[in-house]
Amino acid sequence: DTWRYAHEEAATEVQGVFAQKFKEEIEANSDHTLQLFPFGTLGESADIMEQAQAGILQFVNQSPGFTGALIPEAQVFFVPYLLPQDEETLQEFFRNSKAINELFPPLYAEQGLELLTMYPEGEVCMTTKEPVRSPADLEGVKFRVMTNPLLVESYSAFGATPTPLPWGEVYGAMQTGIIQGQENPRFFLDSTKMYEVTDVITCIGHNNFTTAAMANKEFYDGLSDEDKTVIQNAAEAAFEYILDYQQELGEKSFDNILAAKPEMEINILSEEERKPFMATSEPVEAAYIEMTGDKGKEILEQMKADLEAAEAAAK
Ligand code: 6CS
Repeated sequence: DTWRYAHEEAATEVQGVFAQKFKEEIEANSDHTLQLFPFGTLGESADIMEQAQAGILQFVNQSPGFTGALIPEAQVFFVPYLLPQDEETLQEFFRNSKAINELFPPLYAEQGLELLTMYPEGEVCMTTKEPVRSPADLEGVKFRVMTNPLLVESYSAFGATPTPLPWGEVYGAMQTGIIQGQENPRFFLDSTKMYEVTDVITCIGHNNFTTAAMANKEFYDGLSDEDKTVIQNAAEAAFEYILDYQQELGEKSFDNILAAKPEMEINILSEEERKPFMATSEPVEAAYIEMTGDKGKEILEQMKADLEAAEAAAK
């Protein structure tokens, strides 16, 4: 059979490279072929999710930034300062997390989705027109976020005016001044040329971009055990491959940006400057629990336990 797989980025970006690796593994180990649909070919993130839920697509890669509108618990990834920046800890976490491997799959299943894997795309930084040294600098700044309520909550707490938009509208909205800020992982600020329409990058260490690959559940459940194994192994191989790949891409990104635009200002805020941003994690966490109740609380607590275990293992 030919299976269809859509994701939210260009073929050469992290999700595209993950998908390519997944495709190669499937095709090397079965008679199936995989047709990849990068960003823009089938619409925005919300569109490809609908198509995957309807079974028009067999596979979809969508970040919790958008899935959070469908599965409120997935918004846990937007509690500021929950995820660490240390790559080794992160890799341990994504590999072994009970929250990801055991608690999330039933929630995705309720939406007709078989969660295959979650993986990191790198440290999230802001790009704005003006420097950001404190929450006061974000006052009155219309700041684009992905479309989920907790991100809105979090950027309100940071002092900005959050503006949820699908990705396809961000470059134009920035260019015409409808928004004055947005956040994304480092590699993406480079690959999407966000520096052309903003002047300052600010890193406050508040998040690492998480994304997820999944299958239509009815399709998946109908497969032979052999095909299921091929898919699981392919997801595993793509996961292992992407961990180092995304790290290297992130590390090169600021040099690339400065080569393309030497006047770009890049500010990594100090521990002291981060304090008022870090203080938002408590109220945003409370907002998350308000939105998700006991299930959300269970996931948050499990994530914290998983992160502690990952940190201990990474030492
Ligand atoms: O900000 C966004 O909407 C996009 N960011 C990334 C890193 N991937 C896809 C997503 O749509």
